[in-house]
Amino acid sequence: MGNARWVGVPLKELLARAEIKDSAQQIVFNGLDTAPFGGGDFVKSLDIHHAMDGEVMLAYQMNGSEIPMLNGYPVKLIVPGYFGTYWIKHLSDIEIVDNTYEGFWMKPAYRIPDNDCACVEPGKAPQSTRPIGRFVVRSFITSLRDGAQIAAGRDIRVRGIAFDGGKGIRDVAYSIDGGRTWREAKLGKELSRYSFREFSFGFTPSRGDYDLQVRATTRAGETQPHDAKWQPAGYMRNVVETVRITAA
Ligand SMILES: Nc1nc2c(c(=O)[nH]1)N[C@H]1C(S)=C(S)[C@@H](COP(=O)(O)O)O[C@H]1N2
Ligand SMILES: [Mo]
Repeated sequence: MGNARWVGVPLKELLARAEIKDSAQQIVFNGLDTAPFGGGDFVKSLDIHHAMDGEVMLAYQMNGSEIPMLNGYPVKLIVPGYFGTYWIKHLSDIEIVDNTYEGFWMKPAYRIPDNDCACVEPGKAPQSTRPIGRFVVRSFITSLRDGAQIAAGRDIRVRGIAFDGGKGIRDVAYSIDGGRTWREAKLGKELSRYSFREFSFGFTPSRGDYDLQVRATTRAGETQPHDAKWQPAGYMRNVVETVRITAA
């Protein structure tokens, strides 16, 4: 995963130059790559209202330079807040269609249970599905690995990142005792509603084991579950993770 600054053209402005009819339903996107065998060219679609929201964009720069080949040179579709599967690299074709596009990578691939939690009981199949959409809120500790040894009696600053589908991060809570007690971490600068938000917290460990957890909440009040939700494809996991460390 990554977090970059994109420069490009709003898709809305480009589409404004096409004569879109009222019957238009979706915009279909393809890139220069083809499937190595069989069919299965990677093609994705967005609903027309989403494609015209002014945020979806055709980027030609990443972090102030040409987009690297592996990231989609020369033009990449940027769909803020949406899973990377929609971010078509080497974008070469844009088609306006008057139906719901159902190519392989929209159906059956990249779909989630069509209910509020996008989840089902383990082992069960969803009754119906919809295409995957926005990110769910997540947070990670990035400065320590699970199993790390730290120095007892010395202050430590723990760092990490939080992000969500675009509401913005309201707060990140942290626990050093496996979720029994929680406090508020210090948030870094908000670079945009879609950017990773840095956080940090400090404590002075005595000798012993610490189960570190972090839990982010968005401005809309969405937060991370303590038990993982299940879905057959395994997408959207955002359970509160635990990093176990030892101070000695
Ligand atoms: N042209 C093209 N773009 C694509 C894909 C692809 O197969 N072809 N895969 C998509 C999927 S499913 C993902 S997860 C991301 C991966 O982007 P990354 O290589 O930057 O992690 O690219 C997306 N864009
Ligand atoms: Mo993917």
